[in-house]
Amino acid sequence: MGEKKGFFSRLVSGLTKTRDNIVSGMDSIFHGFSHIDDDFYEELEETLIMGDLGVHTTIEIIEELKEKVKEQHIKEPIECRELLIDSIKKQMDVGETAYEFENRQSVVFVIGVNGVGKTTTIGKLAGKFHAQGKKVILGAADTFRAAAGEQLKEWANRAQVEMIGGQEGSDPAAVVYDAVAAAKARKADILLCDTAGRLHNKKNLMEELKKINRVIDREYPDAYRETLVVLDATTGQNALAQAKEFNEVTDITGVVLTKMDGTAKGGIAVAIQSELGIPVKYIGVGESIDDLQKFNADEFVNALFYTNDKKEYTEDEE
Ligand SMILES: Nc1nc2c(ncn2[C@@H]2O[C@H](COP(=O)(O)OP(=O)(O)OP(=O)(O)O)[C@@H](O)[C@H]2O)c(=O)[nH]1
Ligand SMILES: [Mg+2]
Repeated sequence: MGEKKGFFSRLVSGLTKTRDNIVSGMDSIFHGFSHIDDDFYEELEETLIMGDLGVHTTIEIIEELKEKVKEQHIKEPIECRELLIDSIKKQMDVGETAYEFENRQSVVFVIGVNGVGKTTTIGKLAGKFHAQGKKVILGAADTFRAAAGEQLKEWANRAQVEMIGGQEGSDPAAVVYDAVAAAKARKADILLCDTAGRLHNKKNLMEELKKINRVIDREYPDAYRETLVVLDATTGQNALAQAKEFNEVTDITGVVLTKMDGTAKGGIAVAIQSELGIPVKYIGVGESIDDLQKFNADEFVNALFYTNDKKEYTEDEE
């Protein structure tokens, strides 16, 4: 697997556009203002909102900055940089980021609207777990289109794992049933289930997920459950809205933010984490099998802000 390049350096190159969008704007404010005044705060606020950090999050960050500036009698705008970075990190902290499912016998559901990158993400996860020596099975519970199963099959081959599928139009819960049976028979570590992308009919989706959950409750009660919602980072605030909607339908345990390689909207990671309290667990940084990285809020913020001072971090290899 191509994990030779560290997480941090991958992140730095993947976040160029986000950095240009948020950080350059912020830095020109820090350098352009000679005093800390209302205009200064307003411009900062605007930059953060434009950078997709979300209104709620931005307001909290700015409030906290104002307090610190008062407390610490700060006069120079540039001194706010460090304080702001700390506030953003604090906003993103949702406690211990859970990757427990990776090390347990688990069933992972991957949900999300059309085209966000669900199937691709499953392929990447399968490749990663297989490379770690885990036994992985894919369940092609997206039976909506025949092509969906074929696409997942290609990923299964690439990742060298087994896939269980069904006929086009067949009941996704039946596919899950078969996939669970296979996972038990092969003593699999992780069963990754693809699903059809749709949210337009919330009630149907809810019913379908309930039915699938019942199958797992009955057939595989000891399995650890993980439900990952995949969001396309390029859609910015829409991604946040989708996360909210899916969260109403089911218990989401994590977010995968894809297409971080080509977007200026990576700031949405901050908004998701702080506004919904759902941890972003992985980010997709390209279309190939090794283009998936574990997400770490601290490293993410560092990668955004400290491009010229790498002493600040430790290269993190899994
Ligand atoms: N650049 C980039 N492209 C990605 C990433 N993840 C997925 N894609 C691309 O996004 C497109 C859609 O990916 P799929 O995995 O088919 O998305 P999906 O959610 O399964 O789509 P449906 O099954 O149609 O709902 C493909 O062209 C992928 O190659 C990523 O992290 N970066
Ligand atoms: Mg798909």
